[in-house]
Amino acid sequence: MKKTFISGAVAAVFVTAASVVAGGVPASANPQQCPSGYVCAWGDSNYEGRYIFAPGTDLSNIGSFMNDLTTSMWNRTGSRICLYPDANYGGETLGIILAGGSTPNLSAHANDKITSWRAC
Ligand SMILES: [Ca+2]
Repeated sequence: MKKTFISGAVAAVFVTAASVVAGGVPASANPQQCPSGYVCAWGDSNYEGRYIFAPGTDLSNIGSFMNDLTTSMWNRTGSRICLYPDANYGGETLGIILAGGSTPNLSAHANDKITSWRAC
């Protein structure tokens, strides 16, 4: 019984890693799963709902799976990042998340508008 549970946990981590390439899966992720060196974004407040985990500080396009849906974020990189409403860091900066910073609920100004981010 216990061994089955552990196998399931490993499989879940694998799906998370693959989701960065494939554009995500419609499942919830415990924020503790956000790896060091990644920026993690969730569709709902308090790190719930759909999510993507993106390696590094820059993501030029969050993709259709998460576009304009992000509500909570955790920046586990060593740089602060700026959030943008358009692909390729276009549009007015919506907000900044400090290195190692997180927010369980983005401001109304940034909520459900993020399409890209990068170190700034
Ligand atoms: Ca949302």
